[in-house]
Amino acid sequence: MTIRIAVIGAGLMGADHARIVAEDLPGAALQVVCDMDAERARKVADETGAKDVADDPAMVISRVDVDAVIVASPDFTHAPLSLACIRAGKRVLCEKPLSQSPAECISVMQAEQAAGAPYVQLGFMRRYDEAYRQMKAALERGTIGRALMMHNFHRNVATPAADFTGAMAITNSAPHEFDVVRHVLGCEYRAISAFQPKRSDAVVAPVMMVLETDDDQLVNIEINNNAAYGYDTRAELVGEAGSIATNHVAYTRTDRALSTAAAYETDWRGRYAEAYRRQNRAFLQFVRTGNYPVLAASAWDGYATAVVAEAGVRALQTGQRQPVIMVAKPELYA
Ligand code: ISE
Repeated sequence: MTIRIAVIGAGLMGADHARIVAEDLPGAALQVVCDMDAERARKVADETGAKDVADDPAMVISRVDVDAVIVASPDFTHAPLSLACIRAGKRVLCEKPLSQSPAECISVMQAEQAAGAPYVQLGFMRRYDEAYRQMKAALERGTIGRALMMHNFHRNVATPAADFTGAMAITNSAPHEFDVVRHVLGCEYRAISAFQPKRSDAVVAPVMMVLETDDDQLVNIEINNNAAYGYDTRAELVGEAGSIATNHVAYTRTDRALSTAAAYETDWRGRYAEAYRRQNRAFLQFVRTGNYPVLAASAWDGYATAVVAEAGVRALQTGQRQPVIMVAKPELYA
């Protein structure tokens, strides 16, 4: 049976998801591209061969010819649209974040608990990245002994918006590390501290965070949204018997004039292209079988990242170490 998918949001990520559904998801059909900007929706639909365009997300979610939904609209719409999908009985792949409000994430979890099943798969695609998959597998095999620390760099070429702030580095970019570290270590966080160096220019400076896990491990995360040289994310997991690090990902290396070079991607869509494909294929299986994907991030994971991001912003603003305090994990997400 072909799974008919609607993509809500025709911006950067919506266009990317529409293309993945149209080109890389055998068994799926791109049924609708929905955006408030009709011209933008039509452009993505024409490029991907979508069957229809629309500008009303609620109507799209309720359509009988839509079996599942991918939400890639602005962040503040993610939780409300996920709630609408749950109420319509339709599974949804929701781009991160589920919400920057822990309370709003709790409302999504409450709706799934009332429905008796998870409906939301969250777009933390790094769980599907081969480097992080191998890192987690090595830890679980005992290759490096018990995990002690995890170092994380997350560097963008330039901030996506002129008004980008240090707090936004924590709420917009860092959730990927907050989630993938929890996924690799199987931990929750106990506390977070956050600092910023001073740049000599007017662009937002990097944010450096130190997190303490509930198993007495240390995690540091550097978010640098103005690294300039390329899109570069790295991680190194240090254990009691060794360490394992992600490698720079490039398909080619150029050797000339006594030097060698491997190019960086311009942004995350290139570096994590395969991870998005794997994530979206897992979502298609989820819709087809009803079995929640083993690697997927749930509404609980969205809540966990929202709580630590909120504490991280407080830590940056106060200069004080902040506790990370969460509600008990509902049985549905055990
Ligand atoms: C962006 O929103 C993403 O989700 C990317 O994966 C991340 O690398 C980037 O820093 C964020 O701004």
